[in-house]
Amino acid sequence: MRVVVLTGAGISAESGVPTFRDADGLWEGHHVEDVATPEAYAAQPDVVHRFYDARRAALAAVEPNAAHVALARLEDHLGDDLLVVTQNIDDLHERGGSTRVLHMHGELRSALCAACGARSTWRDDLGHLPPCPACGAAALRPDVVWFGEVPYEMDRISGVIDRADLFVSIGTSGAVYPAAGFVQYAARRGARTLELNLLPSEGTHLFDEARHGPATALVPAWVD
Ligand code: BJW
Ligand code: ZN
Repeated sequence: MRVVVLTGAGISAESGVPTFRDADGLWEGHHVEDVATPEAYAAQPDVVHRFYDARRAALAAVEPNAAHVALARLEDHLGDDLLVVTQNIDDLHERGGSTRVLHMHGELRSALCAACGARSTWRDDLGHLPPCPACGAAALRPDVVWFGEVPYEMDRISGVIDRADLFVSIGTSGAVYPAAGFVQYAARRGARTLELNLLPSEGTHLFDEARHGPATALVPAWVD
């Protein structure tokens, strides 16, 4: 059986990573929609850097939870027939043991050169942003996908959803496209669809089945 799992901030919530749109999901009073845009970065790069610096620092203090670890167990069974497509920029899937993970909204541990497009490892041991290792420009930015930018690997994602028998969405509000549209795409392509989320998402009615509760309970129960 071929399975595509889409994850969002809710899978990392019980590790202590705040979500974007739940009650405590504000950063210094900003909505994510006001920080995670190219326009915000152009106008106030320091504010946007502080947002990602704080989240990178917080990541060092958290651990993967039972939901991340359960998905790694699922990969042990399914191998190449499982792909985790995550909207999260944390590395908790990898630290939980998953290897087949696609970060469609980028990664905190990566830097993107705005001049040449090269991706490199984020260095925060220098006290300042180094120049791009590929082209030398002083143009490194967080390697994340902001509103109005195109998420990574959309062709590969639609290709694996095309062939999937089961599409499972975990811990995402269904508020942000194109990820929010994957369930309808999967259903049209013949996959069964399952939502695992704390509360009904915006698209909960689009799923064949929805189970509601914390990811650390729902995901291991579904996998095992
Ligand atoms: C738990 C839990 C627990 C809590 N257990 N569950 C169509 C219609 C309308 C608008 C658009 C559209 N298409 C495009 C747009 C524009 C825009 C968009 O969607 N806007 C909306 C606001 C309407 N989209 C874009 O601009 C995207 N690009 C694009 O469309 O390009 C064009 C194109 C695409 C494809 C092909 C060709 C062209 C880019 C979107 C980029 C989003 N970027 C961010 C920031 C990334 C970096 C960062 O992390 O800072 O991505 S915004 C933020 O939202 C982040 C997240 O990945 C994303 C989704 O959030 P998520 O993960 O769902 O978190 P929450 O907080 O919303 O929800 C958490 C859920 O967990 C809740 O439901 C809780 O109940 C649950 N939960 N605790 C289980 N313990
Ligand atoms: Zn460069």
